[in-house]
Parts: sequence; C-alpha cells; structure tokens
Amino acid sequence: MDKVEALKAWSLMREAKNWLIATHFNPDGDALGSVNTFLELAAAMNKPVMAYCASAPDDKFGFLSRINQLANKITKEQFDEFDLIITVDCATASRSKLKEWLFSRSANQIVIEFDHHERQEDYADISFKESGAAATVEIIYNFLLANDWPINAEMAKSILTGLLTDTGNFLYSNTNDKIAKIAAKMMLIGARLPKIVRQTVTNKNLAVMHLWGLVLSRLKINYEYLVAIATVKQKELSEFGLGVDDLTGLTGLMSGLQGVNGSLLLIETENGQIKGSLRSHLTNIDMSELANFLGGGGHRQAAGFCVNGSLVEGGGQVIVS
Ligand SMILES: [Mn+2]
Repeated sequence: MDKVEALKAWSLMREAKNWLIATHFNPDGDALGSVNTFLELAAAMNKPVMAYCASAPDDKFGFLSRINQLANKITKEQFDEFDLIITVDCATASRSKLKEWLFSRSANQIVIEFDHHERQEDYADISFKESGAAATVEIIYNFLLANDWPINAEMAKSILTGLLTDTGNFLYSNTNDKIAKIAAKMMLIGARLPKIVRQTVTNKNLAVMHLWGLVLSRLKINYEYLVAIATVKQKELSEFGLGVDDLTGLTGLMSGLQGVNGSLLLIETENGQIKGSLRSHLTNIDMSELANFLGGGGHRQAAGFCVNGSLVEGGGQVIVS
C-alpha cells in the first residue's frame, strides 16, 4: 500500500462532511465485510454515513454489526448530498449500479476506491486497487494499519468474513502467509473463525444439501480441457425453492475433483440468462480470460459471466441456446 496515498485518502475522509459507502449488487462476504468495516469506522469517527448496495444481502450475513443499515435504494438527490464516496469490491463502476452518477459527479464529490480485481476502468480520485490481494478487506486492513487506526472486534469480524469467503475458507490458491497473519490478528482481537465459517459458508439447509447432491450426481468431465462441468436448470431451483445464491461454493467444491484443471457451473436464472461460474486451483490457469471473453470478469482462479439463453442437454453435451 502506498503510504502517501493512504494518508491523503485518510485526511480527505476526515475532512468530508459525510460518506456514502457503495458496493456491488449481489454482495458477497467480502463486499459486506468491507462495507461493515467502513460503517464501524464512520461510527467511531462520528461521521454521517449511508451504505448502499443495489440488492439486499443474504440473511446469513446478519451477524455483521451494522449491515442492517444497508439501503438498496438511493435517489439522485441523496447521492448529490455526499461529498465523499467510498466504493468497495467493485471491479467496475457499473457493478455498484451508480455508474452514471459516479461519472457525472460534481467537482466537490471525491471518490475513493478499494478493490482487488484487475484494473478495468478508472473512475475514482484515489484508487487502492490491488489485484494481488486475496480480498478487498485485506486492502482495507492495510489502509487502517497505515493510518494507525485501532481495529475493534466488529471490524475484525468483518475483515475475517471477507478473507474467509473470498478464499473459500482458506482453501483457494489465493490463500497465503499474508492473509493467514491478518486472520490470526483478527482472531486475537475477537473474531471467531469457526463461528464465521458456520454462519456463512457451511450453513446450508436440507433443500440446499439435496440440490447440491442432485447437481453433483450429474457432474461430468470435459476431457478436451479437463474441466468438471455441471448444470442447474431454473425449473430445479424453483422446485427446491432456492435461488442462485444457494449455489455459492459449489463450483469450488467441484474444482476439487481429481484430475481436472478447474470447474464450470452453469445456472439458468429467472430472467432467461445463464450464469457461469469458473474455478481453478491451478495458478497457471487464468479463468478470467474465458470469463472476460464471454462478457464477464473476475480473478484468475475464480471468475464468472452471464449470457442470454437456456440450457439444452443432448448427446452428452450441454448446449447454450
Ligand atoms: Mn472480493
């Protein structure tokens, strides 16, 4: 982390009248952990704040201390009132669903960005964009450290949540000594690792277990590329009373199949689209290249895309039509 930039951003945050914190739609543990850390910081600094995410977070993240403050609606009038905007975990401005307003913001509105995706566009005044970081919370942790801010137990919980969810409980290849050290520090401050794992990743109900079982029973290997492939039809999701979010983590599990380079899970969504999720545990494989080619994005080891169509199975092949 660039110490000079960190100090500059900090003083802008201190001087600002109020903060808007924004993250991406369909927020994951890293997005929400990042938002919650800044909500805790705002409370500690007595800074008026609003947190915005275009979609409501999953109930399982309700244990994050201030996540119930998250609004999923914001008007242009409200947006215009903020003189400091902090975006977290958004690969692009459009991920926040505030793209137009961010690009046409007034001169006195400062944007500070914290993100660990590959750089795709520049929209912030100050960017802490480090694609080498395992999670956005790792960058935020280093930012707080650079400014000597004491991390409280709720921040520690939030940071550990982001680290755990973005590394698949320290199983993905982005797990390294740096984040293990941060995780240990967060545990010393009061974050409980087994509790967070239970509340997020392994907290599955019977319907989810049954659907995962069904999907895994159909797992196939594409021998040309050595990729484990599975599909989920919209009809099945509605029969089980589940949503796309209930499949979080399944692609990671699939990539653990012996002899494959990675995995692809194709899910039909309600709005006539197919969501593809790609994982690999091999560092020499870049899944984000394929995802980018299909209009999506992500990281080398975990990427995704969305295309229009539905799934048709025939002759042992999956066809997107
Ligand atoms: Mn993330």
